[in-house]
Amino acid sequence: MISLIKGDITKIKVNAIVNAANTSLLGGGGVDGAIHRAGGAAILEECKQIRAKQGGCDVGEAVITTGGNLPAKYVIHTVGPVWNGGHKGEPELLANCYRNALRLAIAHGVNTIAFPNISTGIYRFPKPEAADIAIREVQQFVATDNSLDEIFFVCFDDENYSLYKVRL
Ligand code: AR6
Repeated sequence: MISLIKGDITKIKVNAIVNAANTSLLGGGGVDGAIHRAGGAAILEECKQIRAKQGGCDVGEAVITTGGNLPAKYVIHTVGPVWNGGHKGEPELLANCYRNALRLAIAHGVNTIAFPNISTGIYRFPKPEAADIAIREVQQFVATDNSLDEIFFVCFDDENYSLYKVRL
């Protein structure tokens, strides 16, 4: 089941929340900052270990840590593309974020997951196009894999919430 929530993803009680991180995995602003603040130092520690092993995370890829002090057991960190006009592979890279986060979730036995609106803040991906991609990827995934009980889109801003509401 796919559901829509308006609010702060750090408050959602699910097995895994997804973070809109950057390639360094060392935190930042936006939802990334909120997750690291609420989750505490354990998340950053694990991100540093992943960095030491594989040198960060590429755009469109995803890595997993525990949720630290969050209600969620795991945080799946994915790196969305920076919008640069749309002809630099941005749509496909954003689709990869959703796909790879979902695959990683399944591999860890996650059955409830919450997504923020990846790339639509600091990375400036146009919100309507990003919503189309996010919903398409999640719907395609659940059509072939039924291991997830619940997938939430958590919209923080009114604009994204309205865009998802008319699409879902
Ligand atoms: N809960 C849910 N969604 C949120 C929250 C929250 N607490 N806070 C913001 N959003 P952004 P990006 C929404 O900028 O565009 C960071 O510095 C926000 O309204 O967080 O992928 C990273 O380290 C927007 O719709 O992520 C990267 O450097 C959405 O989250 C860079 O920003 C994504 O906005 C990533 O940029």
